[in-house]
Amino acid sequence: MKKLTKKQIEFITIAIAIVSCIGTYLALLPGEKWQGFFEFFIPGETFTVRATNWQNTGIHVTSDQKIEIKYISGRWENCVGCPATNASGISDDAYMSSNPSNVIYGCPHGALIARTSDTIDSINLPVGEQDFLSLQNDILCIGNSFIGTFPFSGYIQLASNDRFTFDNSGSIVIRVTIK
Ligand SMILES: [Ca+2]
Repeated sequence: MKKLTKKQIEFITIAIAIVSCIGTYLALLPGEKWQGFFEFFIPGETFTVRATNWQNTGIHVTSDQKIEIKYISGRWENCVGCPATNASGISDDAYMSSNPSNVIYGCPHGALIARTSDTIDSINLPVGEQDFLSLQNDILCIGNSFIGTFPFSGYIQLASNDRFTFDNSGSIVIRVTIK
């Protein structure tokens, strides 16, 4: 292989430095504009979660596996006229975490929530009364960022923290990574 000249090495070094600086700058930009660009390089799987149902990610986890779920982009609304939010939901007092239409309390209304399911087939299950009554302790409040374990092994399902989904709209994109 032909040996590079000093000038060529200098040029390559400067080019790498410039690309690194631009990359760092874009990665540190607030908001969601550039995050999608970097998704390609980040491990894990991305999913679009609608505000209307439990959606199965198809990712199976055991209760001893550490999982990261991170909001990437998008907005959803949990009623007609409700503010559009990201996965953190509505922190406003009028929609506080004890909102009676929440699937789980202590978690902002409209926040991203998660649970595990025994079967991969249970896709698009409605978020409903059954969840509210029997699964309070099995559902995790995820919001924009979560790192931790699930109480039970199974397939990860995701939804919005709202039992009355008939008036919901929009979707968000999240990334699930098994650590
Ligand atoms: Ca609703």
